Amino acid sequence: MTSSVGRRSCAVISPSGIADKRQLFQKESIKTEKLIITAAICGAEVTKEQNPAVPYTLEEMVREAKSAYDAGAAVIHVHVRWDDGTPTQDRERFRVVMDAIRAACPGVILIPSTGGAVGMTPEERLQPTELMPEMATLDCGTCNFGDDVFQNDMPTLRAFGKRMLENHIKPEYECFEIGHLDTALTLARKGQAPGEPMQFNFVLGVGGCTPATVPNLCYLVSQIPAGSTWTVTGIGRHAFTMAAAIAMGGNVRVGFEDELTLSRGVLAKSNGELVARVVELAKLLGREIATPDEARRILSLK
Ligand code: KMH
Ligand code: ZN
Repeated sequence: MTSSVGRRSCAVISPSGIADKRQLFQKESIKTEKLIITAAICGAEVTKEQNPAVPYTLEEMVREAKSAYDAGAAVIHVHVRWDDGTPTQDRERFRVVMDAIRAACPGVILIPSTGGAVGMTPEERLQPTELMPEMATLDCGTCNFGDDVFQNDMPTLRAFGKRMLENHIKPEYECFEIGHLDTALTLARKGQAPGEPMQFNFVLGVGGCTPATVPNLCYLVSQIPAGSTWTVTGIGRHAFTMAAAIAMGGNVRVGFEDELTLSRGVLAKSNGELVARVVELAKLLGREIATPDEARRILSLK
């Protein structure tokens, strides 16, 4: 597969799960990768008042991670809370929670957050990278986040990229806005953050950011380097965009961080229920579900 970071040539949207330059609909070139499901089990913003199943404590985190894993999630995106629900980036809290999830979910891939919650300092946010996770999120720019502003200026991004290079952490490049993709590619091209093969998470539908529409998704996917992998997170009820991502060969993220209900007015009882719904959708669309080992290969993790 040809490298295009630096040359900025565009990938054709491919049903392979990995962007490449072959023509879409060329039957002989179709090789569908299995679907990687990520569960974002708690996030930093949602509360038990909104859904009593939102996990805060260690036991609740393990319960929710295991429900997602048992339902088919190969990856867990981890935020942590104190027992009263306050979001924290405390390194030791991450250590305890991630160790317990690994014990309950053998082989699972963990992607701790370096985004944390709005208002946290970059130093606070970077703490989980000291635990040498195989992956971590890298948020690619400042944006509105509901009524707040999620601050990610260039010096911050360079510091995060440097840390991930030093600690051999593969970033999941989180793009809330179309311009964030350009920033991620620039960081990689300049060697200021890990490069190919890159993994992108298009977080669409955050209030004030790029809406979760299929044309927006198609545009983003058309701009990523050959050999990249990508995931779509549809905040709220964006089943249409999720279905498009599955059909296009991308991967999906669901979970309480992004969605608290199964349908209008019906709270999900667990993250597992949200994952199970994606598994059903994937079955209808003909995609098999990746195990953690298969996901590790697809994501080029060692
Ligand atoms: N909680 C959001 C402000 C990430 O995990 O990297 C940021 C976030 C992104 O959730
Ligand atoms: Zn997150």
